[in-house]
Amino acid sequence: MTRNDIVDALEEIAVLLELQGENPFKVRAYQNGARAVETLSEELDVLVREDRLGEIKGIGDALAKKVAELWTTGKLEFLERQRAAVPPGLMQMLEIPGLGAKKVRALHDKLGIDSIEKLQEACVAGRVAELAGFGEKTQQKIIDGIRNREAYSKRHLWWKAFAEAEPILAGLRAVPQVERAEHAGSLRRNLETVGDLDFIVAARDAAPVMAWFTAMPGVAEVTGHGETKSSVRLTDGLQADLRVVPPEQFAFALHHFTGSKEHNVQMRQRALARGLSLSEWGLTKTDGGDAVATGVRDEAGLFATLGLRFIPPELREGLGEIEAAEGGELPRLVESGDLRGSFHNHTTESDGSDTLESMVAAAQRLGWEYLGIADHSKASFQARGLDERRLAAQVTAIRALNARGAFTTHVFAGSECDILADGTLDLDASILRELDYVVISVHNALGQPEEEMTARIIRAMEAAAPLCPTMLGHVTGRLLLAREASKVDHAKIIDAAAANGVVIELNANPRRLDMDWRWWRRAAEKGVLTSINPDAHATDHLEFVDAGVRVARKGWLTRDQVLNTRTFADVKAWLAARRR
Ligand code: DGT
Ligand code: CA
Ligand code: CA
Ligand code: ZN
Repeated sequence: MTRNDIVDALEEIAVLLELQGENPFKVRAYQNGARAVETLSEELDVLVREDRLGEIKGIGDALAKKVAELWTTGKLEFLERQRAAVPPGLMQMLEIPGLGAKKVRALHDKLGIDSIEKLQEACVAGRVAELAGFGEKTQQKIIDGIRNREAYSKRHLWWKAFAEAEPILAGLRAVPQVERAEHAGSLRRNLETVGDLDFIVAARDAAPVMAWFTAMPGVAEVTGHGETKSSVRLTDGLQADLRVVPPEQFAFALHHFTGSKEHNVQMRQRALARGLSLSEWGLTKTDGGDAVATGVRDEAGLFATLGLRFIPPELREGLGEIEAAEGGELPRLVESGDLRGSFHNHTTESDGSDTLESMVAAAQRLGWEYLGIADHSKASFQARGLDERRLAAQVTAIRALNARGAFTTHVFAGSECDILADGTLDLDASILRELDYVVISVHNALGQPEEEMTARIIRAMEAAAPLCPTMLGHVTGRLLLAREASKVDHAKIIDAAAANGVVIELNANPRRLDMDWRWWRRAAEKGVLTSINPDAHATDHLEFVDAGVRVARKGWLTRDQVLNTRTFADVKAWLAARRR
């Protein structure tokens, strides 16, 4: 049981009660309780042991009892009872955008719908549109939502997949017969989502490797068990393929199964032009079929045989990397160790779960020279956004913290200021001019047509001094596998960023990874800088920057193109110049 598990449980209770049409005050009590637990400043363990939970604002006695039961036993009878009272299909229906508990309940009560399948049928038959409070538009949105959900369920976030793959890779390497083991496929290419995991192992004797893989912890089902290839489905739905090859084939197999398909096709054509045939088994002469390059032990050797520099896996998308490798023009990609801080971070002042001090302490542990605090602005009321007065107080607190010298990490005072629907900014110039920097982001009216959204963002980027936005946050607002990106004209936004000297953030939250990697080469060509920002809402989110660095690499970015690789002194001067 972690604190987050408790928060999840309380939120689930609130939803379950709402689905049963419970009194809104009771529902609200659980929602508030979840928030209260999420933002506790004391250890939950201590509060439970000393029986002081009920004293916390937002947690009444009844709730305190339930939290204590959960914390100590890992279970809650009350929650089990609520779960049993609600058809499981209703909870799944809630995952469709636009469907809240109230609507789901109406669908259930009026049309007897208790599953996504039935909902789909009812929409196609037009029965949902006829319900009070629904209409054609909502019905179409539900149809689109169900379609997206199917597509989403086939893929997995890179971050989550990576966390699953690491222990498997370590386990494979620990099998005595294994000489080498790597992951391959889209995971190794740092794609934002992955379909399945791919592992390549070099071993003379494959059987014990296969035996370990198919019996390892977390396997729900073995879907294939062969001499050179096995496949499993893990308990959370992710599938994994393992291929075991003799050590002399390892480099070829690793390269082939890393892909991408497009890259592989181009590599094979390049080999053919040299009278060679490249496959996952090796390199042979196209005439005699004799093996060549038998001494190739790693991918660098394979590339060298074809006259190429080593191409980092994340660049292998068939987008010009082979030409660049031939001409010695591959970029020197930014690395995790290059980062010295970040700019888009939240605290308990808005919707973060850790205080300013905790966030700075965490940044200091990472060795960061600076941390930018950019809490939400007032238009994001659901995130407790700060108005001018609260922001001014936060700026004062930040300046005082720096002056106290308690941390080696310097704190920059910023804001994540909403871009309102018409492209104006949410906060007054009088406060924005007091800040070290301003991140501007879209959080509402995400469904505007492309032209309107693009004009809105560009207008905000063009805001003249003293507003002068420093960087544009999460360009499209996408939530991978959950919410579609807003429609924006990326090319125009990149041009406007270049013209106005605005940084485009690379939002490194693994659910966002926004702007998409496919646009960074163009941005860099236009001279646009980026900042790799975790969008942290808790101390342990700061490490999201690693996901951002991977996307930056996939977008061919070098250290020079990333603002937060610069030293504190350089960044400070850069920000100040921008504010003027
Ligand atoms: P995913 O799993 O959908 O996220 O994407 P990948 O790239 O991991 O694809 P996957 O797992 O089907 O196959 C791994 C790699 O194996 C792929 O990137 C390239 C190679 N590969 C698989 N099938 C083919 C194929 O039909 N032709 C070529 N040239 N390569 C293939
Ligand atoms: Ca794969
Ligand atoms: Ca695969
Ligand atoms: Zn935001």
